[in-house]
Amino acid sequence: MIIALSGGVGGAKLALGLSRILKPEDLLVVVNTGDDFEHLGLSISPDIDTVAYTLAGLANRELGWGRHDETWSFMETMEALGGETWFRLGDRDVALHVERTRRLRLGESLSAVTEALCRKMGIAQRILPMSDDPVRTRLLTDAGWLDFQEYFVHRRCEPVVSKLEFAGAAQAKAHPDFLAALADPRLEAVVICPSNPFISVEPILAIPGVRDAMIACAAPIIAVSPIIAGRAVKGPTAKMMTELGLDASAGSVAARYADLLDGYVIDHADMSEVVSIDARVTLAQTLMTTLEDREALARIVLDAAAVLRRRRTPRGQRHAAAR
Ligand code: FO1
Repeated sequence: MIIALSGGVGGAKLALGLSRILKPEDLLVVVNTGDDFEHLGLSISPDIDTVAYTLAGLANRELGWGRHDETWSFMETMEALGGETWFRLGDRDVALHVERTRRLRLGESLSAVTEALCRKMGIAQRILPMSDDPVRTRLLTDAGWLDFQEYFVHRRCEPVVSKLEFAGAAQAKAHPDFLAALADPRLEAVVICPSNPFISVEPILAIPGVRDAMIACAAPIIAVSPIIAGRAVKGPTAKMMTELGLDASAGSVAARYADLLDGYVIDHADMSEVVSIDARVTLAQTLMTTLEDREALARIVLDAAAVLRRRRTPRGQRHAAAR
């Protein structure tokens, strides 16, 4: 069994690759919910939907979010009525948000609603929110504190970021099935997908008990760098790293994950970084353009995890040995 920690477009791409080479019951995708927000009276969970649409074969490959079979009458009418249209909601996509909002208002948990909707979309894998409690990523910028989607979509990631907070994380409970999977003896690897570490992965790690459960996990933890040759494949990762005073490099992301990593997959372009990375490094083509790329990278990640399992030194001891 494999756990994949995912957020954003990069996460969904690798989750798809993993879904193509693993039996459905052997892949658990744990998703960031820090991007979630209430908009137009709807509860919207973009990272859940990006992974769900991707695994359902419904995703808009060009945009990286929403559906490929979309029409936009709802947005056109909102425009005509003077409503908010900066966050683009396609007609079919709206149905998902309306149905999720209805069920949440009835008191169903986010994970129960997600499970039901994924079944209706024919998704065989389990997509699990990191928590059923609200966690909201907010960013302190030169335009003040901004909610995530205000920063990411409305202001197109232009504000300069100096700090992030994950409102609610300290009070949130990690989903029990996530913690149970981390402790499951059948677990073979935890894959940190090539998502933005700050906005997609750290909200998950910020939930009390998650980091400790990962450190205690018997299976290797292996991340894929979201940075190739100093640039993010998509989104504000490199810009954010620079603004936060970090080197926008594959090595710098590995350092961010610090004591969590047993393995790290970087692109051939970043070979020079190998010496600075305190984990077992695998070089690969990490840019995923085609479906074959997604599957190939997934296979490389799982093979690297298999090697790490054979050479198992518990994370803490490895660091101690290395010092
Ligand atoms: N991202 C955009 O850049 N512009 C949009 O208009 C937009 C709409 C949207 C609607 C539904 C949804 O699930 C995601 C959407 N996203 C949009 C992506 C969203 O901002 C995600 O948070 C990012 O993909 C980062 O994870």
